[in-house]
Amino acid sequence: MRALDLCILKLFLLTLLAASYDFQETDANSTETCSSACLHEMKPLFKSTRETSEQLKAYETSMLEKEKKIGKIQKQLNAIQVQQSKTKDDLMKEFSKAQAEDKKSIESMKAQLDANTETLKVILNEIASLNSSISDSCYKELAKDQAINCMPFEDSCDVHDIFISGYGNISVRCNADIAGSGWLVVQRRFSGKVDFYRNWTEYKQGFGDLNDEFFIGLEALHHLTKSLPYELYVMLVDFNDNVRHARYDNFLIGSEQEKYMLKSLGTYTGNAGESLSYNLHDSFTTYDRDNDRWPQGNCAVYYLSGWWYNLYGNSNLNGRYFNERVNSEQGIWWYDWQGYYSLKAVQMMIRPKYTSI
Ligand SMILES: [Ca+2]
Repeated sequence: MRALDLCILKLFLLTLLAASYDFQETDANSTETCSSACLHEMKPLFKSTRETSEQLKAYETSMLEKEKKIGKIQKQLNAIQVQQSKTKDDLMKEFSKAQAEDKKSIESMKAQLDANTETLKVILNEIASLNSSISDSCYKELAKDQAINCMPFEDSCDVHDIFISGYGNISVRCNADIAGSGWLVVQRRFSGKVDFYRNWTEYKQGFGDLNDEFFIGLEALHHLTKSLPYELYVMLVDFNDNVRHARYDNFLIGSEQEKYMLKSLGTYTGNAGESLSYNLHDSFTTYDRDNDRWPQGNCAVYYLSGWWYNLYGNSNLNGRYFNERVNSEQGIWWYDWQGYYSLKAVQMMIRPKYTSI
């Protein structure tokens, strides 16, 4: 623009100069102050000056046109810039709006995801609980199906089928209301309905009624007590309904070859007295199988029973049932409690020593 300004300035000066010469020519012509020689010399100059002036005016006109065009273009440019600015603002607004909607949508999806996660956790917990319940239930049912004693039947006092290794299947009565759960009843007296004066074979195999009085049998007792360490619980009731007990923590009966010897009793606890330990390591005797140490006779015959005897007995839980308290060596008695006085009820039970097995 500075070059353009200089150009315009030059043209302006030339115009003034040309006008001056034009005036002088006119003045010379009109006043005839210029000689002919002068006029001859100046005339081409005057002509050139007029042409230059005309060209200058043409330039001026051209410049004005260009300035108009530039102004028009500038307006268009401004309009475009305004439009661009507006478009940019609109786009930014749209973008912000979309961003806000996206954020809202993402938050909504996240909330839904969180809710689904919580629901999934609840379902997983329910499934885990159900699995645990099912497996626990299945385990218990399986344990009952494969029971080898009364432990799987827990608080039951009913008759259940168990399997004794080396013996086979057998129905037994369980007990859980005297000394805790899981006890297996091996002998019970309380009514006098069952005769306990039996021979060797009957004592070997067992007899009586599981719903009344019974003896489980020496063969089953042997296989049971050799399969696991067992404890023995003896409950005694007199005719005044006093209840006492004797407990031995390692009860073991030998085989038939060992004459069903009372091989182990373990440690005694209780309040009835330790009347059974006298016959520890003694064999079982029935009226038809004299295995006692009394040379002159058969203790089973003498006591009307089948039991573990030495020279004599110190307990007689398989003796004759009396319906009242009598002082008789043939009755049911536990010497360290009431001597030879007969008892109203007795019950012998066994349970694995280690109940977690
Ligand atoms: Ca004898």
